[in-house]
Amino acid sequence: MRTTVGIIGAGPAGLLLARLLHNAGIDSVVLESRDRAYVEQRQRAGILEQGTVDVLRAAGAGGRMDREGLRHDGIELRFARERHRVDFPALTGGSSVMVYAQTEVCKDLIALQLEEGSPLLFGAEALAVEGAESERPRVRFRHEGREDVLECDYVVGCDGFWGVARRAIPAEHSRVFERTYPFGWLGILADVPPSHDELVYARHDRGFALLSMRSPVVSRLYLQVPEGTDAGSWADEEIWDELGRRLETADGWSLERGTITSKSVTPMRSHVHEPMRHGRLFLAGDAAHIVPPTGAKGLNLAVGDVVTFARALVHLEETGSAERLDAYSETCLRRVWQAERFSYDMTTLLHRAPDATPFEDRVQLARLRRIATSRAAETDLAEGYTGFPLD
Ligand code: FAS
Ligand code: PHB
Repeated sequence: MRTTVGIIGAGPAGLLLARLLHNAGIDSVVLESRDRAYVEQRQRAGILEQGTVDVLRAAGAGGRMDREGLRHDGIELRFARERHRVDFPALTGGSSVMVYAQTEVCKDLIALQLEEGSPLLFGAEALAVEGAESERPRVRFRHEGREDVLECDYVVGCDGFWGVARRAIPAEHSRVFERTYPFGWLGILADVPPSHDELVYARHDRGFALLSMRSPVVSRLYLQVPEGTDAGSWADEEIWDELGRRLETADGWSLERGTITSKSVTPMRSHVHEPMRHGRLFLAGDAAHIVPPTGAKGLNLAVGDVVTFARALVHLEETGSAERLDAYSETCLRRVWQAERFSYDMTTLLHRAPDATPFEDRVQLARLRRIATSRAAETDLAEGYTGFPLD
């Protein structure tokens, strides 16, 4: 097989890249190791930044998002039973976010691609990337029990944290920056209308809690739990009891309970691989960087990477200049480190480390009170949450 851009992985990064290249008249082939049903039901992100919303609309993939997505103009912070709303448009000059799940973004992009786009092979596992330093990089892959080779001008690894693409960059050219956290998130989906009309981020002495949603009738909630926790070890009633404790307020707000339809535990880590390019191999999304989900940045960062790559390749096609491709890693890493910083700040602001001291508890509360009383601090959070502009 032969194509211009070989894309490994049909998560939001790979699917959106194929769409952007299709719209620019550039060939690509997407190799995805799992089947369509798995990719479309894998619960991950729920929040889209303003920039991501604009990109999906411009790519012709925003129709259902605009019909079914929920535009949110703020979030609520809770601490010491107090409530503080952060008003995004007022603090950022008009930006907001969209509640529209990653599963739905992937469904929309897959439907468009299968209808009118370039080849998308499910059940096609990339085994290795070869010749990244040559003019003709190749992806060796297995599909329907047969090994094959995809010859390309460029390979983009959109294969997530556990993918193969990153491994093709020799260790002597790689730098890894990592921080793991001594806790994870127990996440549930529940068939109950959300008990608040915006997301609620709660800092509590018993740990963090997040109230989010998927629709007006489906809630998505998270609890900070010790790392390595088995989701099955928490009974449903126990989860609701603990959520109720951590989200409690002084004004008698109450949490509606409902049938829990799924529960899973997500480990928390911050991870960046530099550089994000090696020869004709480019990394995008979780293949290059991971952020803890507290800042709702992962999917949005992946979108930023593939927009930067697509624009750079179009620039080369139109002008013959590879300057933007050559600046790909540097351009993306500027945005990546800002998102890493924001996600780290939100995580250390709202989670309680198992060995936290009373002094650290007080500092966390002081940081939260600073956000609640200082327009400058509040604006910094609002700008970080609604997203950094795409270059
Ligand atoms: P993905 O991991 O989504 O996709 C990679 C794809 O590559 C997968 O389909 C995989 O099957 C495939 N693949 C892997 N190896 C392969 C191989 N060898 N051959 C072929 N295919 C291969 N981000 C936000 O922005 N907002 C949020 O609210 C948010 N919430 C989150 C909540 C949770 C619980 C988690 C875990 C993450 C959350 N994230 C959030 C982050 C998340 O959305 C990721 O950043 C996002 O999935 C990254 O997308 P991709 O880079 O496309 O990687
Ligand atoms: C989600 O809805 O899954 C979600 C929302 C906000 C986050 C993380 C996850 O920060």
